[in-house]
Amino acid sequence: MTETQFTPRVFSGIQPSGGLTLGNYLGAMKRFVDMQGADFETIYCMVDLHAITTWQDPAALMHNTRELCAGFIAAGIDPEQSILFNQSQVPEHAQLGWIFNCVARMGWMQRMTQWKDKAGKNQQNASLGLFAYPSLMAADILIYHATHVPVGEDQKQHLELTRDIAIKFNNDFGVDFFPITEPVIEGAATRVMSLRDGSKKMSKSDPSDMSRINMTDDADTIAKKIRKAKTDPDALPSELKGLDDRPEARNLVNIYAALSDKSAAQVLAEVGGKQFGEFKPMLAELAVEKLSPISSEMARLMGDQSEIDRILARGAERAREITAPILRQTYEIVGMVGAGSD
Ligand code: AQP
Repeated sequence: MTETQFTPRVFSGIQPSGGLTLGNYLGAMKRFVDMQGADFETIYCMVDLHAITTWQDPAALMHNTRELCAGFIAAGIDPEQSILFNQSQVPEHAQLGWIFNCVARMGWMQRMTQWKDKAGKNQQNASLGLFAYPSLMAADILIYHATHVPVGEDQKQHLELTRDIAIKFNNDFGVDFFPITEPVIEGAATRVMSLRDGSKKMSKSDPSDMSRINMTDDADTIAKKIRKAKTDPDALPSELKGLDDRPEARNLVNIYAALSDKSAAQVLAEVGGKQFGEFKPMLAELAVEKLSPISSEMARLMGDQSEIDRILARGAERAREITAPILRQTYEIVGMVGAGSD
């Protein structure tokens, strides 16, 4: 079997399951923007089929999808250069997802920590979709033969499963059809933590709004949330080692580093010795400087929702030019349509 050369192609997605957070921005979206350019084709998706694995109010889902699209554009994704769309409008994602449900093993899915965390103690009452989520995510990526997937740290296990599904499919059918995708988990903020609890991920669905910075928060709200963020009484250290066992301090330093495009070590070299009373206003000022232009642009774009709908529809059309032939070839490999028949 000769090794297939795959076009360098980036795919990633964000759930419209609430408003965009600073965690989504630093862990994912900012890096999507960095990867847009000469080296890769870039495809970014609002993964609404994933969002409905937990209950979503229909009007809120529609609003969040449009707002997320506005967020992508405001953050720097060019809808002409990248392909930008919502997942449900490209049916090949769900179609390949079904095939992968028949490739993935129950034991693999049961080991997924996101399933265990989100289903909690009441697994019997969780949706079947939530259980199958990682298999659909593998389809999202592999229906484009994507080679690189930028994500936050929390998605690492799902990307390993994507590789396992690609390997098993290729082995089962004796082909070299799906690429073994590379996760791209980089930067100072691959795991932004809650502002109220340094052991919990910052999340859209956290019941406490004070735990996160929303990309739609105004300057006063951002400053207030940072001022009230949980910290410890010690001054900041000058070296990384001094952040050991100080999760809240580490989190604020990482956020500062990611917003200023520096490493955490560089930031500590500058701010080591300062108390939080001095550092928090510096962080608030930086956060407002970086996030306010994005939130104002999001609000402006949301003023013309028909333009957002047009961008999403055009993105879905362009996406299907890639997904339709790959699904067709998958069906041929599996034996569902004859090779070369119409
Ligand atoms: N706190 C975070 N730090 C760094 N990266 C993060 N991501 C999410 N939270 C953080 C990254 O953002 C991308 C999109 O995530 P998602 O919306 O698909 O789902 P999620 O990871 O489940 O995000 P949330 O905010 O926690 O959503 P809910 O509350 O609905 O479950 C991914 O690349 C993710 O790694």
